[in-house]
Amino acid sequence: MLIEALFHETRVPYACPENLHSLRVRLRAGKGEIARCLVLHADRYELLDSCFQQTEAEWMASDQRFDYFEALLECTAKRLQYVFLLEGKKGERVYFGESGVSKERNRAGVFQYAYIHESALFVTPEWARDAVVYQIFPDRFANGDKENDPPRTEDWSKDARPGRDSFYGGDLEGVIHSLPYLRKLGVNALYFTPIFASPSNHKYDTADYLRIDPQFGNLDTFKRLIREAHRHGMRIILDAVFNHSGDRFFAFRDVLEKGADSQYRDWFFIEQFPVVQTPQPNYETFAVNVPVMPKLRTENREVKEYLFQVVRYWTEMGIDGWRLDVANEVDHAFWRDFRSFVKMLNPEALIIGEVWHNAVKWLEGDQFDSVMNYLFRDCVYRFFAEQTSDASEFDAELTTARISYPDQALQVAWNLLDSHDTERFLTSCGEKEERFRLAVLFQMTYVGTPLIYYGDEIGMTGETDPDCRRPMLWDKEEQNQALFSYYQRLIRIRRSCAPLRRGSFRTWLADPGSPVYAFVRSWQGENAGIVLNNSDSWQNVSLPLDTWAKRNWTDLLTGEKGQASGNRMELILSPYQGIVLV
Ligand code: ARE
Ligand code: CA
Repeated sequence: MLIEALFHETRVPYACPENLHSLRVRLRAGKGEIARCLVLHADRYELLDSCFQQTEAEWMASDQRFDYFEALLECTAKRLQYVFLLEGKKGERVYFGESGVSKERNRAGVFQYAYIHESALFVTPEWARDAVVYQIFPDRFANGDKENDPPRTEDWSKDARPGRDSFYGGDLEGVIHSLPYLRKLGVNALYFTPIFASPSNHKYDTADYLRIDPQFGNLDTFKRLIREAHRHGMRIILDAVFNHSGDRFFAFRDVLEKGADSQYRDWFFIEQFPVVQTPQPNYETFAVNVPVMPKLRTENREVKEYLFQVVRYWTEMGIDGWRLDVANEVDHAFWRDFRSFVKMLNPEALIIGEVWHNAVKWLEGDQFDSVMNYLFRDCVYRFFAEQTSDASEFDAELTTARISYPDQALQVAWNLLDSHDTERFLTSCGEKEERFRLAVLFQMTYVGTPLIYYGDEIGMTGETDPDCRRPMLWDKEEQNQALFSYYQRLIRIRRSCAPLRRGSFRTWLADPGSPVYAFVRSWQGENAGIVLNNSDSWQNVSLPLDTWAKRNWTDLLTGEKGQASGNRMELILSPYQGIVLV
């Protein structure tokens, strides 16, 4: 047994309390090394080996290098000590505990999870598990009020190609008018990129956090939007841009004017006075030298109090959550207090951070509920768009992304194919719609919340920002209606099939060199099996029955029924066909 590969630690994601009396523990081991994994556990105060309970850990997934096992340990006392008992493929048995690996139980020591505190339980909003989120870039979604159009508003047409500074006149009234459309699609939450006053089209350079941008409407329009959206069963999530403000934000204006004498000088990271914006800003900004986005010193108590007052104002107005911009560059203490504050105002509010890399540092239950899942997008991009990974690599990459986070966060992670910051996924697929459709099917059946970027559902294309922000196509002739129906159908399937929303995940088939990927989602004895043929040829697929454990199946997409013979399920899939079996 390769003992160097063994890993466990008593923190997320390796040890996650599920409730006050159970702890989910994971073990990492070398790939293919372990035949059996047991966890021996007891109250920390028990001294006798005979008091230890045994719980079998199950294989949960593999990635490129490792196998992962998982067990749910019951502990009445809330205090735990545990040690892994591993059996290698050659029959050798070792213990693995805090002191190391040994044939003797005592030398291996024990891991200790000293106490499960109520405050350490990771609770995410229940509704988020059933959500399908639709992302709206307000200037480009729908123009419901020509009166508020900015000067130099460009033509809203299918040939529109936005530049960095284009405006198209989209607004909140337009969104209100489009609610029936969104309801028809089947989504139940809307995520808005920023809507507060700012000079740009994207509004990430906030001038006034307490005011709806006049190009989008006013406070009344926004209140009406909340009311109407809620009436249609849709939640509203706003973008919290707290890493930086805009350069027209009152505090920054003051610093520009009064320099070192400004009472707001410590709200930012000023390197030198007087403050200059050109040729290069002499203060920290978002990314590299973006003078219109001075970085906020969120560790400064006054800044924090100011922003929290903003948070209170909008949260109390009735929104359902926040998406946090550049969340990874704002200090952890800020986010911890932010979480307590937001959940105090609205325990059902959802908090989603924007982090493009492994975000586990924010997902221990005390900061975000989850993140925009760009790790998911990376995997999906390589498999369906580029087609540079086979089923086995795809599976391994998904595992790496999945095992990085605790379950609670995974279940509500925003799984996106694309966003306002990336090229459109249909474009990534070389506009090959069948590949795009298969990726959407995967998105709708995988663990986590599907996030649909406006217009994807009707076949919009576009290169990266700003081209991915073209005005929404509303002319029926220009919309891909068949694709819209396909989205509708998939959303309906997801919403009607609990395993797809709540279920655990098991790989079913992921062979090296193969384009066929299959997995099973299980929830309370119910299964959904997803089989995807990511290739332009017909594929004969033979699936083992153990993961599935049923003989009869119905494909939710076509209604076709079938039966397994012997101990395998034999299927034939047409090019780019995907099926959802129940
Ligand atoms: C402009 C240009 C971009 C350029 C950017 C940075 O258009 O081509 O990359 O400046 O100089 C908003 C606007 C953008 C605008 C930007 C600055 O929407 O159009 O872009 O302001 O004026 C990183 C951050 C991530 C950030 C992306 C854009 O980590 O937080 O960059 N995303 C949010 C929003 C954006 C928004 C801002 C932040 C600023 O979603 O819309 O931009 O408020 C890798 C890295 C990521 C990196 C990603 C993309 O994968 O891992 O960290 O994201 O690439 O660059
Ligand atoms: Ca308008």
